[in-house]
Amino acid sequence: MTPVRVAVTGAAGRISYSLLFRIAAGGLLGPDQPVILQLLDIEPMGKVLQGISLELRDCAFPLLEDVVVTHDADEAFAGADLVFLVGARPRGPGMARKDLLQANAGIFAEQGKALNRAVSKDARILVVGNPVNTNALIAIKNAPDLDPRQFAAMTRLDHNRALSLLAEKCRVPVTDVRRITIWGNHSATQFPDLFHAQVQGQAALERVDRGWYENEFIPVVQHRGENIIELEGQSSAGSAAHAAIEHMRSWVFGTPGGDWVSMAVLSDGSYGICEDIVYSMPVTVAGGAFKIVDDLEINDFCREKLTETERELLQEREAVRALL
Ligand code: NAX
Repeated sequence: MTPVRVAVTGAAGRISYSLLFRIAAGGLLGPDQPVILQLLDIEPMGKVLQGISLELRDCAFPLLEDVVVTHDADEAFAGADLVFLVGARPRGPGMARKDLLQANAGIFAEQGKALNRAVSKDARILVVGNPVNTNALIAIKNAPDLDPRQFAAMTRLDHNRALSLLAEKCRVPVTDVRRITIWGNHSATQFPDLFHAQVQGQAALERVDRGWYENEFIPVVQHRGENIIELEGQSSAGSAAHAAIEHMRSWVFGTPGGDWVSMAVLSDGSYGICEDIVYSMPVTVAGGAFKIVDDLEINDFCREKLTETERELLQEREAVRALL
């Protein structure tokens, strides 16, 4: 079988360390699909990348046909079918959000150009590195020959957090919960929406107290990332890698009947959200392409939340305007 080329940036980082071995073991594309890993990191991480490449070979994975390690984005993206853009500059001490945006904007502009030159023409590209939504927008704008629908930014971790929390509250298995949505930015303004969610086929908000939803559930999901940093001293890596795998699996294999997932995609004006920002929406996937779920009722409570996170994304867009 022809191997699938999977490119991963930030390959020497923590999320990638949880991601790469699962991809090589068949956790992404199944037990019959060979893969070639094409790993990118910056030059100073060259030795670490070499070590990871040796470790991957030391596993003797039957599905792993080759491992390429490089600090050249064109080489990493050459012919890639699936791309995980994990690499990003972390927020340093005293660094304002605006400075982080600028530092990463430059990286994603360059990588957008390299993707445009190098990837397979029907590649799917998932942005994981923060700030994800705006990084994805920059990459899209710098890759004019690719379809913007080939890009998505990851809010699947937020989605999974919401799913797990609701299931726990209702004391049901996660498989009994459906139609969770994360709207907007992968930040504390995101809106975890339970108005359309179902628990065992029943409206979720008939199963939980509205006060719990507004005063506990929403802030817990919005701030879970910070909570993990407080506890572990570093950001989520295992759960982020798992979410990245699940996002890509949904994109490749589709969503199960009647359910949807959250993906941050280029807004087409659905739900009155400003076009030309990358905004997390409920989507279904069939035949390798996503479709925004388009018939949900948005009440006043939801509208206010949708607008608040939209406003933040518009501000982020202004901050990187020069690169779009
Ligand atoms: P690490 O700091 O462990 O790894 C990042 C790696 O990226 C490093 O090896 C670094 O050298 C590399 N890198 C930096 N600039 C690069 C460039 N120009 N090209 C290629 N590689 C480059 O971070 P890690 O914990 O792996 O997190 C990676 C990113 O994911 C961060 O931006 C982080 O904020 C983000 N996250 C996103 C989440 C999401 O839900 N979307 C959740 C987890 C995480 O916070």
